Amino acid sequence: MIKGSISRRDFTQAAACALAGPLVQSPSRLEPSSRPRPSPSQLAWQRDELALFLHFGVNTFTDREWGDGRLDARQWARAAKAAGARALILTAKHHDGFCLWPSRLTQHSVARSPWRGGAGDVVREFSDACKSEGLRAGLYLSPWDRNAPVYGDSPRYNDFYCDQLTELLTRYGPIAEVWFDGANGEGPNGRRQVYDWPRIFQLVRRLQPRAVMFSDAGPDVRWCGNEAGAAGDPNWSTVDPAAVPYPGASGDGVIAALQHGHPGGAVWRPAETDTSIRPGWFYHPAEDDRVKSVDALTDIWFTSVGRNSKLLLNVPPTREGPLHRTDAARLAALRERVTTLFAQDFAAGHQVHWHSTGPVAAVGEVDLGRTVPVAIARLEEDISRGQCVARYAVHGTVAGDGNWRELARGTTIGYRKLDRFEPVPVRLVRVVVEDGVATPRPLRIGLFGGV
Ligand code: FUL
Repeated sequence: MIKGSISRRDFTQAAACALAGPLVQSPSRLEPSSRPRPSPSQLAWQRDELALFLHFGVNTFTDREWGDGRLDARQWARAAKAAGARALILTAKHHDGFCLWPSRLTQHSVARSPWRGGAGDVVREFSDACKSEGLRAGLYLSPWDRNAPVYGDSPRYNDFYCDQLTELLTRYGPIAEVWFDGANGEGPNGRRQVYDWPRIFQLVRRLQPRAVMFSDAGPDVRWCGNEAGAAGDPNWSTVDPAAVPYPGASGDGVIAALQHGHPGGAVWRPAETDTSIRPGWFYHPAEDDRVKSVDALTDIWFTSVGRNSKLLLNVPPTREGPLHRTDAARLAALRERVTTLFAQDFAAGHQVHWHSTGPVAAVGEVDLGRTVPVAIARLEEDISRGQCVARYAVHGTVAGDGNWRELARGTTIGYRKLDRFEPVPVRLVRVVVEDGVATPRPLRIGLFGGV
């Protein structure tokens, strides 16, 4: 058993790690790291934990004229808030090319629809609603455009696309995330469009320097490699940028790189987990009884936020405008489940004693003061200083025999790692960092009963 006492110096250094709760830290283990770290925008992105994706557009209305003007973007934003989401991302243009804002660059937009007499602007209502509800707004602008006649004429389409981006990034105030889909279908007569990604990325940086850009290839946030709601395990936020050179790149190792990142990767590019609450991305009445259950959504929470990722959960607005009541109810129930699961932290207020056991190994031990049934371990690194842990185990002393038993074992931790196991009555808990890519710093440890 490893114990220590807090000296002023130890305490100050541990506190400097910005981790909640008092920690005892061996000073020699706190050298600054030269490993990649998140930018302030990437850090803010990750701390959102949950964002909602709104796939809304022509597909929503197939077989039907544009509705009667009852669109209520505030309902989207309120439902997102009730779900605990901190950001929303709207499909300003999907693959069909239809613009939800009155773009000067095409007639294929709301301006030519009967909605609000052609004077409507969904992106404006969306961004205003986000502002009113204190949510961060993000926009999806599909590069693949099955309507634009210039698609496939690469230089002309790149101009058109950059001009559309410019409209979106200059008219609606701060945009927190720009979402680039990797889909790259054929243009008219089988023409292939070559996107000018360096130019596109540069434009976003110039117009919205605080936005994060999402795509398979980042540059700020990468796709997690599937749409099933599961980030990789391990999941490094660092990657080798050469492994996925541009959005939509395919080939050996691309999916593995997206899922797992690379421990020695030169850039910080955390994974976003996008998945839909329904089978499709857009609203289809036939899927009204196929909305994911609260159990399924909770599992997704554990495999996304609980695996060092951020969850981007798609909840498609209906033809009438609002989110469907079933979806809104599921969101609220997910929020309640997560809040309940993490309401009582048995480790809160108990000192964690950290001790270095090697150049990239350490042990932290906490006495919970009484025997409690633990079923979830929550481990967190201070990622503002990079990501370090490559392998760890959680042990507890079991009531009755007092023997140490392994409760959980894992690979990476990063922003947050959640492990669930059968409830075990324990009093002492030890977190053993067995391997890492740099000197381990104290982890934040949470322990919960799981009901
Ligand atoms: C994919 C698209 O093809 C889907 O329609 C959806 O927008 C999803 C988020 O990305 O690449």
